[in-house]
Amino acid sequence: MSSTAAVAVHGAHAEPHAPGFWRTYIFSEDHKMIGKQFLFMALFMMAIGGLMAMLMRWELAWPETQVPGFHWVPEPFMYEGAIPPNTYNAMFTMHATIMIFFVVMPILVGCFGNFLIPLMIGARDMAFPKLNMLSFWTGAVAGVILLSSFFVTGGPAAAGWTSYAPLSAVPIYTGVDWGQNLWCISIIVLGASSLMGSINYITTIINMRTKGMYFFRLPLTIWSLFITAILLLLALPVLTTAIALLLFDRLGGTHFFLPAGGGEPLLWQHLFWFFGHPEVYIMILPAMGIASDVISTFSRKPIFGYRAMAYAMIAIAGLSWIVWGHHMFVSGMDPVLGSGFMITTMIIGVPSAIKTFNWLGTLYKGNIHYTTAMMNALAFVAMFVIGGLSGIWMACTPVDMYIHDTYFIVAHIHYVLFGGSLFGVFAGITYWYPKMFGRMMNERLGKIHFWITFVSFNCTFFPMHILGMAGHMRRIYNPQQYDFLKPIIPINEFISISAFVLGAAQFLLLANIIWSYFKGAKATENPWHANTLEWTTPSPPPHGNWPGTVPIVYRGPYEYSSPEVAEDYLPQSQLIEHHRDAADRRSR
Ligand code: HEM
Ligand SMILES: [Cu+2]
Repeated sequence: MSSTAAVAVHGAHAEPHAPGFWRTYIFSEDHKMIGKQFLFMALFMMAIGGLMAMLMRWELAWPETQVPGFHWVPEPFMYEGAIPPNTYNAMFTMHATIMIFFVVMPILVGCFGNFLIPLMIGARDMAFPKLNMLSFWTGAVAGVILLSSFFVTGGPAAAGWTSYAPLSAVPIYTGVDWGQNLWCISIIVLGASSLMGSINYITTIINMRTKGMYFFRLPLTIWSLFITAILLLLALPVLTTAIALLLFDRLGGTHFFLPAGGGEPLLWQHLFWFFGHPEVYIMILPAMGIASDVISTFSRKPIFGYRAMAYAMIAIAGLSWIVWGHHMFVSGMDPVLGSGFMITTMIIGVPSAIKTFNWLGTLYKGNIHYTTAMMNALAFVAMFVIGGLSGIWMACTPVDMYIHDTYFIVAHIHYVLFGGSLFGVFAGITYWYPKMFGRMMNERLGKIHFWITFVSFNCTFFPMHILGMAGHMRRIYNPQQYDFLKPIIPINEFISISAFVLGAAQFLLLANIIWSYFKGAKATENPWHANTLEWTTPSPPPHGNWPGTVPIVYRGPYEYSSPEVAEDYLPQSQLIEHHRDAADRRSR
């Protein structure tokens, strides 16, 4: 390819001896393999989290009836396949914990962060490869600890993923003993994993960019991962500390969160949400970065407002530290303070809107290629707008008083986390699969997966707004106990049927991932005609990422349809002859 030809090819990256099976696939220090490990761990956990969702949806539509095919589950977890209240509590707790900490974060940050950062900035690996390996394996141990809690007496944690004290602090309140302790330990261990990862990402992006890769030439995916890593570095320790205090309360006889001993339950909420709101941006920023890259590539246009996109992400990250009180409007907070949090929350909508308009600006008059990756990226933008707009309403204190703890909130989280983050993940997987595995994914299967997912997703989660407005509480196992909820039973049934379709559709994604690995068309170096550096090396890249020298960067990442070249793309590493003098002068 012209782009690699522009770079002088020296001797191949010398490999003293090929590492064996264990060092290649299990205890690998290669960022690409670690990225794939995070991907597979997350897909496995997604199946478990998804199963919990399906069981909950059965319960909500047909409460206290037997779930077909689940007679084998032992008591007291299920009774002949019927779900008792405690189990429902455990399910929404584990569903959310798994989806947030073991699906979305490992894929967006663990998989894409690891796979893409060195390849997109022109580095041979992460700054600390051993730490990187340790980060994955620490995360895997955290996952095993969490899953083991399904098998202890009393079952897994049941106090919600938010683990509000005192509910979570006193075992008899939920009837869960070791399940909650293991939940705490798992998230603490996961915090250590995230810390290692974020230190590695930040160091790598600051220190290991190739020649010419100035900060304002970084692809937006890298910008987003950089900012995410900073949020991770600062937010996770707050959660880790809070959970350690919770564990002391449970096991050590302290009373940090227990009023009986002079403790303060609200302290938990403050600590949790001081972590929790930055956390939601940890789960959406990388998807925003991915969507930006995919949308620019398949519109064959430079991203509209590149710098504004980067600054908007910085603004979102900065503001994310001063909005946590919007989760606590009904905690008895002073209305003046509530208004303050309302205003900061509304302000954070501004950079998000800037990003949305920039995506639209990029699409405007673009030469749009409707690939599977592009469809998922477009769905990301659309669903993020719906989730973002409901967020603005929730930010209004008086509105939130009414919809707090209802299905309106459940609709909102799923529009942001599934509609946003997961569609971003689907876009990212289809876009970078050729680079990861050296084969193209099946476009037709990808489109079928996209359309079924997109339609059933909206059928599942949009009606939840209506349930919420009707007063349907979140986290209840049998809505039919309440007369005022009886008229909306049909809506709950419709939602559940849609959810089963949505869940089943994910097997198409899995099938595509597996089928394409063996049968997909061989991927060329740059199948999408994209500009960024990962497309200047073979698919999949060799150990050390480039067979020759590392490419040098001459321009920004989004020079599509540039008048300077005949093709509709101009890779970052392609030197145009009449630019050579200028480039030389600059580097001197
Ligand atoms: C087929 C897809 C899914 C379905 C049918 C589904 C369904 C549900 C249900 C029924 C609840 C419990 C509501 C309640 O009882 O209050 C719930 C809660 C939740 N889900 Fe999902 N979910 C799905 C996917 C996801 C994904 C992909 C994520 C994140 C990436 C996610 C994150 C959450 C969170 C954070 C909660 C909050 C639990 C709480 O109230 O603490 N869900 N979901
Ligand atoms: Cu928040």
